[in-house]
Amino acid sequence: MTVSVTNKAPELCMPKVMGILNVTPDSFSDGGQFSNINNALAQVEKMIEDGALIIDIGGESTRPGAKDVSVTDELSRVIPLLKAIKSRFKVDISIDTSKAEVMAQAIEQGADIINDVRALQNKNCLKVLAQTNIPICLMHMQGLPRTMQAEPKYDDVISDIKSFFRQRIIACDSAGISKDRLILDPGFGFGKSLVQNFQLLANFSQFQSFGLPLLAGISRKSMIGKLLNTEVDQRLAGSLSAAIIAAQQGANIIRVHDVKETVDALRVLQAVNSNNF
Ligand code: 7PM
Repeated sequence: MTVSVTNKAPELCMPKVMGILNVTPDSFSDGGQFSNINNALAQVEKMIEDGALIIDIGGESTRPGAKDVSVTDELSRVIPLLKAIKSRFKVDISIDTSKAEVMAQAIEQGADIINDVRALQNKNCLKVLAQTNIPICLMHMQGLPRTMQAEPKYDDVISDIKSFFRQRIIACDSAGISKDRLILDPGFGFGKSLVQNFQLLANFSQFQSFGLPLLAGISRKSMIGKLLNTEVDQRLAGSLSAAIIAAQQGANIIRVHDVKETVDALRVLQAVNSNNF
């Protein structure tokens, strides 16, 4: 798996679409693990057909207000699924986790990217990843999922997030994780007000200053729902618009639920930017 920054102008390369694999406890509460895995595999197959180049597997733990999940529960949710996908499909798998033990086992089972909403700040994460060579997405979050939306505060949301990235890049480097393995993500919806989320989107291109690949995850988030006053199943048009705005400002990976629609939208942008249709 490589996510590299080319010398092409960023808006000239088509971003990769990362499809979110839905593994909520609901999909685990009926029918036992076999049907759950089959259900997940069907979702993965569809996302690959629709043009996803990366599949992001994550549990429930990062939702605003969510309770912590135990290591055992997270491992039993993620590892069998990762094995099943890896044995059937040739697609890059990203594991959305903040736990060193889950990272280690996932990498052993062939995970291609670690996606950590806590940017490797939890115990042993830096150490585990220093012993490997796979790409890592460092996401910015203010506070913790349970309380992060209560009262997010910044001096300047862009500069504060940039200084967080600078610190985490240094922490990674000191631990033996080189900068060229890192992907940066400002973390839409993670400890940000509606206004701050839209400031981030409007200024997304500023994160290009690190010279690292950028990831944007806005799909169906409450910043779309609050703006449009729509429930989660009515946020597609808003999510596509946000994806295009991020892509036009240099996002290299777009993390989404609706893969086909996002790929179509990105192809329209790509046709215009590359003058090739
Ligand atoms: C409820 C609210 C459920 C929010 C799930 C979520 C990101 C991520 C998530 C992101 C990266 C979601 C989020 N969001 N990882 N994991 N970037 N790197 O919308 O924006 O799926 S969880």
